[in-house]
Amino acid sequence: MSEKTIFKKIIDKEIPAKIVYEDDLCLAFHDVNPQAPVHVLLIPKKEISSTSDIAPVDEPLIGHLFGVIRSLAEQLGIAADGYRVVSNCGLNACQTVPHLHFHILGGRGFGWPPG
Ligand code: DGP
Repeated sequence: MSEKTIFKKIIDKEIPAKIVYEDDLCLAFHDVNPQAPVHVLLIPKKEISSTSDIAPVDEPLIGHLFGVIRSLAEQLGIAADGYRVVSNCGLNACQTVPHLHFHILGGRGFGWPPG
């Protein structure tokens, strides 16, 4: 069996994280290396490696995650001014943890195009 990812260990409460939201399907916690005043990661509890591995059966889950993102943006106080949601997929996008995750970034302005 392959080794658990760091995010699976957070889901299983084997390592600590600053959790801001949890339900049966997902978990949100502060990024350990924040790139903005607010930087939270939202992950499904289901082990999906990346956006490329989302199956049709996962579509209701992904919809749920975006509902949680909307609520979290309000809860974190970044909805009014705007925020960015990012999911890095694969090598070119610098994905480092092979468990699907959405970065929710806010509290400052962001440039476009991204680096
Ligand atoms: P990505 O490059 O998109 O795969 O981003 C992975 C993010 O995960 C990165 O911003 C740092 C964060 N991260 C890595 N390990 C940990 C950890 O142990 N705890 C927390 N809270 N965040 C982590």
